[in-house]
Amino acid sequence: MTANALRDAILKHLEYSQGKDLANASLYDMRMALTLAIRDKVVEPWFRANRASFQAQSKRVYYLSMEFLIGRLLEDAVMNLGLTEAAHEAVAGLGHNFRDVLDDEPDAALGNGGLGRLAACFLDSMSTLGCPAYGYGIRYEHGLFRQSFGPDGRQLESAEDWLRQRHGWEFARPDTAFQIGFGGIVAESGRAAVWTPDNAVLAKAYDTPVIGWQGKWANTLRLWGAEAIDAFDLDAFNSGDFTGAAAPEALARTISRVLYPDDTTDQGKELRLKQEFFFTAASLRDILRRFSSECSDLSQLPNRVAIQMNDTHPAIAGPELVRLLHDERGMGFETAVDTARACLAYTNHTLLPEALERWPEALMTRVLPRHMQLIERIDALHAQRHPTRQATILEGGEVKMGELSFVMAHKVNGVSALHTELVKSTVFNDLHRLHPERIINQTNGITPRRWLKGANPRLSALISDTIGSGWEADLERLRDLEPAIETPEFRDAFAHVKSRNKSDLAQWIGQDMGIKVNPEAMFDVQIKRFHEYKRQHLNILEIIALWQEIRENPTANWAPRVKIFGGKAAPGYVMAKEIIHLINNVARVINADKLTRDLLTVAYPPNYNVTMAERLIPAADLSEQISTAGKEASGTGNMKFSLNGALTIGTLDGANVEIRELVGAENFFLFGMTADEVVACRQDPAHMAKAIARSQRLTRAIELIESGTFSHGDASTYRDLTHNLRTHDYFTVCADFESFWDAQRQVDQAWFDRDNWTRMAALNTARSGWLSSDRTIKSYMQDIWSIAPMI
Ligand code: NBG
Repeated sequence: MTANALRDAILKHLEYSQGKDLANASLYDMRMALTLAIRDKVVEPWFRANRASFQAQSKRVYYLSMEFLIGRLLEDAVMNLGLTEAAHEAVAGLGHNFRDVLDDEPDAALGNGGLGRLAACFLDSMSTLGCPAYGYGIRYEHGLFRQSFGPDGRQLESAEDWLRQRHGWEFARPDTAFQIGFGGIVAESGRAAVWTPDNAVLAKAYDTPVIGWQGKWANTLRLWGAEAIDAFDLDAFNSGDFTGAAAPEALARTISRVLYPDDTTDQGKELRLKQEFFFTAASLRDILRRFSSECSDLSQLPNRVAIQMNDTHPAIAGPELVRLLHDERGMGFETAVDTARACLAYTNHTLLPEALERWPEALMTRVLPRHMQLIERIDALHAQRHPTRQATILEGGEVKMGELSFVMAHKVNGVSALHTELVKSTVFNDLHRLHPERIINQTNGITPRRWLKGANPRLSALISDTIGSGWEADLERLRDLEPAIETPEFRDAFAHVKSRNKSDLAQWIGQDMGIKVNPEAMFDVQIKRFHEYKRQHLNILEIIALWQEIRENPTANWAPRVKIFGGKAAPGYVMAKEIIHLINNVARVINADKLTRDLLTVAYPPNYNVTMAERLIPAADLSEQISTAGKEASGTGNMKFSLNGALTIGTLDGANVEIRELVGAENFFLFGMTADEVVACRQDPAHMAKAIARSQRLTRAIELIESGTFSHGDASTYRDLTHNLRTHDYFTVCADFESFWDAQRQVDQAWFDRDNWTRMAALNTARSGWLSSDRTIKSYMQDIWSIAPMI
């Protein structure tokens, strides 16, 4: 499509979709018109893909996920269609700035962090590879909360409203709607049971086409919105009870109103269980409807349907599919269980005990009475088939969703090599003994389209100039950069790209936050959710210690650093919010110190999201991946950084292990205890006290916090935080501190040899090809889904 043709298409949508002429078009109008013009270009390959999979009667993947952290879509779609230049020209020709138009799009934050972003990268890769797939989730009215900082540096949360404006990408499907019931009674009827719920909501489909690289294939992201079945109580309205009249609608909509703002702990809320059942049940209904339109033999289901449960959130899919097959379609119970299992697979994303969902049996019985009965039967059947088993689904009056998912899945996967081994040896140890072939590893990945081509156009251009194009969908080709990296010309060009990206970021930080940062300094970045296991507090303690040493010896040869943080804490996670509070106050004090100003700056822009990540990662020199070993299942931010030529300082945790092997140990700054050592360390109840006693620097840093230096002299402000470090420190911040400090000084030394730093950074890029989510998805297709690509 030429720029002229696109211009005409934009004008047409301005006029007929937005009802505006060019003279009166706002930025929003322009963005909508461009979005709709681009969406038109997606429709044709989308239809083609749907027809192709229908005609081939192919097996399809159904990726069930509570979260899809898709971010903005316009720039990605334009890029995938190869229309970036045409769009730029067309928009400019109509008197608007292309960048401003792209930046007008809200960031769709339908997820919390890694789990949701992984689902979004997988959608991109499935479309790129021509893997017939549907993503199924919830169309939250309010995505993840918006974060700001109060004058005292504390996190403030406000509702996010991405749907206030029309969502230009989606097609509403009012005719694709299912009634989803809750509660009620179960009656016996012959061999099966009849469940009569006592209330129900309507799940209505909204489809967003997901276009792959070069527009060859498009899949569907189908999100369910909840509505009342009887939208409005007219009698109540006529009698003057306006609130009562709208009550059914308000109640029903609650189900798809908000994303739970917590990625690791489970609130045990009834609403959460209802959300999970709501989208899972609607998706299964939809899947069976599609299957039945092509095939009437239910025994064929596993040959046509692969359902991936993204964590335990859709775990109710097991019993619900059994119910649909057994109760509603008359399949024998055991056959139904085995058929369901052959369709289902489960990905575990965390070992944190607080995140392994458990529902009280009483709650399950109240909300889903039939499912509770089926869960009991599934548990009993498993016990009967495996008389030596110890792990049970039901325990202590609770339903353990991890065990349920395991038992109902034919494959269970961890998300990095280390994590998978820990899944085998810890949470699912007994089930692994009974089913040794079930657990497999699928190391996470990231889409190179968004995270390199889109986010880092300068580096992408350099790569294409050096090795030609084609790496976008074959990322291992980046290895071809290695010979060039040994030439000074390439290293200069690479350093120049990084330096320009850093200037852009420095300018943004200056404008947005009023903080002046030195673009020549090392940009040292830690961006991710706030959690004690991710140890942002280890980072800030090291910053405090460094600040002290610089003050004492300001003329020594320090590597100037800009320390950048980004991330949100769950609103109910008090300790994580205290860490945010501390970072903001340390930043306030350090940034005001004239003595250290040129050597150390701390910037923490609020409201970290996908769009901010796209801005920060290409400008990073150092990537902080410093979790307590054994706690970060994989990490995917770590992959984005190394791909974009940042060096990692990190522990042997999650995918760090694989990244280090890929890029070479000499191009990675390793520190800290291993997962086994962490476990051993905790055996000594005085591990933190000893570590503090051993380290003068750490002692001083903690005492400085306790003295009120960062809290206007109030010594009590961070008492809980420091008390926890001194007496509990489950995440072994203190025990790893000295090792972290030493590694940071190695980073300084490496920084002084700038040419070699650039070489190491470029080698990180060249050797990160394996981290593409295309590799991950190919592996899922082969090992779990048994699906061949359609292109
Ligand atoms: C997260 C892990 C990350 C991992 C992503 C994607 C949850 C529950 N888990 O380490 O913490 O990279 O999942 O697998 O969000």
